[in-house]
Amino acid sequence: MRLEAKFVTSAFGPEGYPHWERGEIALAGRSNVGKSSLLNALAASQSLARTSRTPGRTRALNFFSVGDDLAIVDLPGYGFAKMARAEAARIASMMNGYLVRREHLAALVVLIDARRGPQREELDLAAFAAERSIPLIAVATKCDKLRRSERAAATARFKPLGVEPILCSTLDGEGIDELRRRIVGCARAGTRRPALEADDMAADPSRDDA
Ligand SMILES: Nc1nc2c(ncn2[C@@H]2O[C@H](COP(=O)(O)OP(=O)(O)OP(=O)(O)O)[C@@H](O)[C@H]2O)c(=O)[nH]1
Ligand SMILES: [Mg+2]
Repeated sequence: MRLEAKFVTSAFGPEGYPHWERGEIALAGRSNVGKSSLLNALAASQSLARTSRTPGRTRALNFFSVGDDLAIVDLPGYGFAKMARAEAARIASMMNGYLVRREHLAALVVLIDARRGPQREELDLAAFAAERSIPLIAVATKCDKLRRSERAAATARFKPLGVEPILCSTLDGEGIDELRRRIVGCARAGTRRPALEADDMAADPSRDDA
């Protein structure tokens, strides 16, 4: 199975989001964790999304259509220490604004470096997804960098997140088929949820999904 993905548009805020009924799968994670590379791997394309050795490559929300009723959104990465404070704040509000407003979010994929495990930001994202009943998929990235003997410990680091990670590598293709299946499954099951105000996420995500 291949995901037939096409770049559609970049957005810096809600006015730029596409108007469509597609279920969207958002890829979120720290800068340089491998979001754009993972999208390319899912689509079996080298060049669909721009990747870079330098953190902070993706600075907008990039929307990709997949087949007839699915879309993937490549989010800009957070937590890049060298980014100017104002730019980092702009990116955080762009990502949070998207997550709270988007009604047809079918799943949130949180990417976490396998060697690092979840930190505060990822635990916050997981709590937010749980509050909103957004299906959460955790991906441990760059697993090709783990020695065989390190894999169990890497998986154990993900415990606090509350979901088992899919161990992935875009270099050797590990986990990509499984992730693709999970994404398609979430998209099929997708439900709409009403938008929140943008700052509800950082503050106290209210349960309006009951
Ligand atoms: N070893 C290894 N390197 C990877 C893997 N996936 C991505 N990388 C490398 O990690 C770096 C960052 O990848 P990107 O896909 O651009 O990361 P990103 O999360 O989109 O980064 P931002 O757009 O800055 O948020 C690049 O040098 C990639 O080649 C992987 O599975 N294994
Ligand atoms: Mg990127």
